[in-house]
Formats: sequence, C-alpha cells, structure tokens
Amino acid sequence: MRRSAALGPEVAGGNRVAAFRVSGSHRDTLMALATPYGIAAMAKLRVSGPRTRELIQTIFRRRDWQARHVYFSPFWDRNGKTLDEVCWFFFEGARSYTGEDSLEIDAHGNPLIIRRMLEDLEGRGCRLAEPGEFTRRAFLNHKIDLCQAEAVLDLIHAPSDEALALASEQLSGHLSRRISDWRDRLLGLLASVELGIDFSSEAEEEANAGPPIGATIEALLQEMGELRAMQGAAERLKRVLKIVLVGEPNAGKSSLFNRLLRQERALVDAGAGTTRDFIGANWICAGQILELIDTAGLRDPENDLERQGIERSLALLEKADLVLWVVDPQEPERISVQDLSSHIAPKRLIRVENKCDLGRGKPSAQAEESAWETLSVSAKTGEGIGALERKVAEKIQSLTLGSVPSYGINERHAGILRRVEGLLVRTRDSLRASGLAAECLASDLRLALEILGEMIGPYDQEALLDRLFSQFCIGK
Ligand SMILES: Nc1nc2c(ncn2[C@@H]2O[C@H](COP(=O)(O)OP(=O)(O)OP(=O)(O)O)[C@@H](O)[C@H]2O)c(=O)[nH]1
Ligand SMILES: [Mg+2]
Repeated sequence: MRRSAALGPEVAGGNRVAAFRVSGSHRDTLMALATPYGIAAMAKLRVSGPRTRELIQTIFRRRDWQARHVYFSPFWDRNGKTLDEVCWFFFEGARSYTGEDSLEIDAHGNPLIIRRMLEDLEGRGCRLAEPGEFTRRAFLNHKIDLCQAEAVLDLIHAPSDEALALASEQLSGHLSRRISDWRDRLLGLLASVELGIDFSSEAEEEANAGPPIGATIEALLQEMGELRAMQGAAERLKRVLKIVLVGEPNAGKSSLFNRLLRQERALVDAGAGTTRDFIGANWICAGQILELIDTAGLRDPENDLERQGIERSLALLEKADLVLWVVDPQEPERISVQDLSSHIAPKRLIRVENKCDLGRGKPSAQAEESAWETLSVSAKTGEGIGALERKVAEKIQSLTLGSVPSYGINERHAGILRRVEGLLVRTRDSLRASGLAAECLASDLRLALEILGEMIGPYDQEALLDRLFSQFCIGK
C-alpha cells in the first residue's frame, strides 16, 4: 500500500518544531508577567525554556527540588539582594503548559517588585515573551493543536456562560476530534483511490445506488456544511454586547453609568454638556460581560468639541445592541420618538425615566405613544436599579436567542471547510461523470486532506500563526 508515501509528511503528521526552526527564537527562555500590571495582592511571573533549571538554582539557591511542589523562598537577584519572598513551582517539560521546563513565581503584586524581577531575569538571559508566545510553544511542542490554541483565546475572552462552555469544550479537543474523524475518512477514500479501485465504469449507476465512496463524500459534505453553518451563531456568542446610555444633557446618564458599574467612573455635574467623549467599561450583568458606554448628551451643539461628541453618541446609538434611553421626566423632551426610530428599532431600546426620587413628573406623551418599555429609576438613591438590570438581562436574552452552536466555528475554520468542500464536490462530480482518472481524484483528495490539516495545525504558515498568537495577552 502506498499510503504513507502518497500522503506525505503533512498528512501523515509532520514535525511542527522542525518546520518552525526558521524563527530561531524558540530556544530562548521566555519570561512574562501573566497577571495584569498594577497594584494587587499577588502577581504571577512565568518562565519557560531551556534555562529554567539553572535559574531555579541561582535565584532560589536550591540544588534539588521536585516538580509541581510549592516552595517558599527569597528571590535573590544577581547582586545577592532579596527582591521579595515568593512562592514558586516548577513543571518539567513533559507536564508543563508549554511542553518545556517552566517556572511560575507568585510574588507580591507591587509593580516595582515585578519590574526588578523582570530586569533581573533579563540579565540572566531570559527574553520577554511576545503576546501568545507561551501558547505558541504549547502548539509547537504538540501540547495542543491550533483549534485548541484558538480555544484558549476564546476562553479568556468569553463574555457569557454559553461562550465559556463552548470554548472549554473546544479546548478539550471537541472540534479537533471531529476534524481527525474527517481526516481518517478522507484517508480511507484516498487509500481506495490509490489502491487503484476502478470506480469509473460503474460510477454513474453506482452514484444512484450510493456507492461507498460517493456516499462517504456526500456524508462529509453534509457534515462539513452543517459545521460551517454554525459560524454566525458561534461568532455572535463570542461577541461582547454593547449597551449604550443615550439621552439629552443632564438626564443623568453618567450618574446611571456609575450606579450600574458600582464605581464613580464618569464625571457628573449639574451643568448640561458634562460628558464629551464616550466612556466604555466592562459591566457584568445577568452573568454576562457586557460593554456599558456613557455618551455625550444629544442637543444642538454649542461648539465644535460638543458637536464631535454628539456625532460619536449617534454613531454608538446605531451600533448598540441595546440602548438605555435616559430621560429626566421633570424636563420637557426635545427629542421625539420619530427622531429616535430612524436610528434604532424599538426592541433594542429601554426608556429609563431617571430621578424618580424627585417625583414622577407629568406623564410623558412620548412614553405613551411609543412602543418602548419604560422603567423608573433613581441613579441617586438606587431605586429601580435591580428592576432595570433584570429588564436588561431579559432583553439580552431575547436578542441573543437562537441556537447555541455545538462548535466554536470561526472565519478561519469556515474558510478551510469551504475549500475542502469545493474539492470534494469536484471529486464527487468527476466520479458521477466517470471522466476522471484515479490520479486526478487522488490529487484532489490529497489536497483536501492537506487543507483540512490546516484546521488543527498548519505546518508551513508562519504568518497565520503570527496573526493568531498576536491576539493573546503577554504571559499566555
Ligand atoms: N435627584 C437626582 N439627581 C440626579 C439623579 N441622577 C443624576 N442626577 C443629577 O443630575 C445632574 C446631571 O447628572 P449627570 O449624570 O452628569 O447627567 P448626564 O446625563 O451625564 O449629563 P451630560 O453629561 O451633561 O449629558 C447632576 O447634578 C446629578 O447629580 C437622580 O437619580 N436623582
Ligand atoms: Mg454625562
């Protein structure tokens, strides 16, 4: 059987490390701060690479230690000074995240300590990691495949429980197993063709009767098409929804923004036109990470700066997944329902009557004539805020309602599947027309296998890897 020779190293499983020697930097020992930079109780430093053991000997002055055991000791710098008392643990290559000897150091979360430690590590021959470089090494060392590397990124950025569940399934190899199964079946087809089984004479009649090769191709096409169709739902699930506070000046948008975030983030003032530029912040509501945005109040601008701010408010109004239209019921409303309807659909809007601590004001004609749901709150006292959060949660659920995909298909996956499907359609049509020689069928199937291989591990596309891993944080 000519299978292995015909399939070549890419399909049979090539050596990723060998193919990536070109960069020449994968032998460096990497270092990075894996937690956010700033004052915190603790900060984690990661080190990975061939110098790890030597670093442990010199920094912690230990000759022997065990992998995956926690040690508590001073961090001695190159001048013999103690930088901090830290917890550290070592992972041997075979059982580390990156597939190389690695060290994790838990220090006190003072940026000055961290800076001195990183400088000291640099002086000992470590190099600051690029974004995603630890995960890239995990991929190069066969700890994870490319779908799993993407899942690490999805897991870190997942904005909801559903997105988290999808990413963790993908990280456990859910999608990769599906691809492997397709690869096995394509290999089977290729093997049949390579063995010289003659389909051509009976192809047409067998096409109707469902010959094994035709049936396998049809099944693969159907399964790949179904998977590809999940792309839209998967991308919607991964997106952080934008909730935008819009309204006339002084309605209390910034006060509400602060109240919902539970922190004094935006400036508040009794004068109209306080907020100029928009401000965004992560807001956790209904178990989801949302982006809450405060905007400049809408009115005839008094100067160019205000005009620019208002233009941004309008642009955000149109891009919003949900608008909280904030009004002060004590004040006449100058912006009409019609004005707003041209910017946003009623189902994407909640009308929020603020300052209810001052009384309800007179019943609003706007509220009565519109299809918008209205809630009464007080950003000042917190009254009605719980109900508003519940309404937001309900709206989000209805907006994102749809099938939860079983695979986190992204643009890259869909593109690969489209190319593979194109080749399979050509193979199927050739079989039906019984016009193509076995060599042509084999070469299309080989190409399909090679392309499908890119899904879990391209062996020759440095640029694609650069693009993927650069989206990661440094230290991951
Ligand atoms: N009594 C009362 N006053 C409020 C409430 N919310 C906001 N205010 C007051 O209303 C004034 C304007 O509040 P902001 O939050 O700055 O209003 P804004 O909509 O962001 O205003 P611009 O940024 O100018 O568009 C301030 O004096 C606030 O203290 C509320 O619920 N009750
Ligand atoms: Mg404001």
